[in-house]
Amino acid sequence: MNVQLNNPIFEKLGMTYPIIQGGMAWAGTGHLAGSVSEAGGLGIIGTGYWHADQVRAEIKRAREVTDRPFGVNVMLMSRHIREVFDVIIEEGVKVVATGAGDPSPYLDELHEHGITVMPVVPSVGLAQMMEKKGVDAVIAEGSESGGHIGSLATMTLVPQVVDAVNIPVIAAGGIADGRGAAAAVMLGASGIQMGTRFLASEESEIHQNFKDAVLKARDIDTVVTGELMGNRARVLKTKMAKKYIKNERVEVTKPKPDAAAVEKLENGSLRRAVVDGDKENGAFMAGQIAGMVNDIEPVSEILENTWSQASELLNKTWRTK
Ligand code: TUI
Repeated sequence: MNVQLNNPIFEKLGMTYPIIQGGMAWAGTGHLAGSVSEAGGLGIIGTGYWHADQVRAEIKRAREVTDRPFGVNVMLMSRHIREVFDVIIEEGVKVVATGAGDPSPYLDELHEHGITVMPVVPSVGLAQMMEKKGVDAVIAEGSESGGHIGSLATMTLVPQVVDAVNIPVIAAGGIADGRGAAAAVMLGASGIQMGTRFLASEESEIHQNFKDAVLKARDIDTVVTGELMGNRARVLKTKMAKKYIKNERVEVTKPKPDAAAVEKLENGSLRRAVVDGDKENGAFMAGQIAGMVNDIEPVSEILENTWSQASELLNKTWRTK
């Protein structure tokens, strides 16, 4: 029997599995997110630096595959967030996840429209601040994750956040199977999020080169860029990523580029990885668990396999004799 976690938010959303698909910029398309929701998890469209019209188009694509609720992730460093929030509200999206910043200025407005808000937090302090502002849950994301990250690992972050807040905590970072999911539940999480595992799914629309790179990656094949610039992002260790890190020591002494230039660079390098599969110039964001992701499966099997394995482990642990 699959374990049922006590999570009122997931119950309200009618989810079969307590599993969220992380909102990956460019990779978290409407088709992937819709497919995850349709299969009983919660899919999240990753909007990154997208403009409103791109976001609206992906919301419509999600609705082509599901009538169930899905979420949209808003990347708060983007200059387009106001228009993205407008589209989310107009389109009647039920869940907003946020990354890379503080969503509290938008919280009341989102709640007025009945939207559940779950920010990603990399630390206890931010989790507490978010709870105080009134968010519905937090996604505690460890530095094993792909993309933009904080500095604490999932193993240390999750139990500390669980102890510090009284709202549901969803664990993210380094989870790609039932063992990781069960471990997160043991740390006190009332849900899990996976990103990298869903990159390697049948419904994932990333370029085949990106899928192949995830399948091929070993445990040590990711690196963190942006360490010196205070903008840490985990990517697969390509030639370009290594060159980028080397150049950072020089770049850090130069004046900081403006927001438009940062957007062009970051949005461009992600698009080149996800859409073009450009191994020379793309930023292939993926988590440390990529080493364990060795096959492409339909999202329905990823969800069922992950949660039935986790349930078996949790049932075993909880059995008393
Ligand atoms: O946001 C993510 N992951 C992302 S965003 C993204 S788009 C991008 N592309 C290229 C380079 C940089 C970004 C790719 N991956 N994860 C959630 C996350 N949020 N991780 C860390 C945080 C975070 C950091 C600081 C959340 C809040 C925060 O608050 C700081 C403050 O005080 O505003």
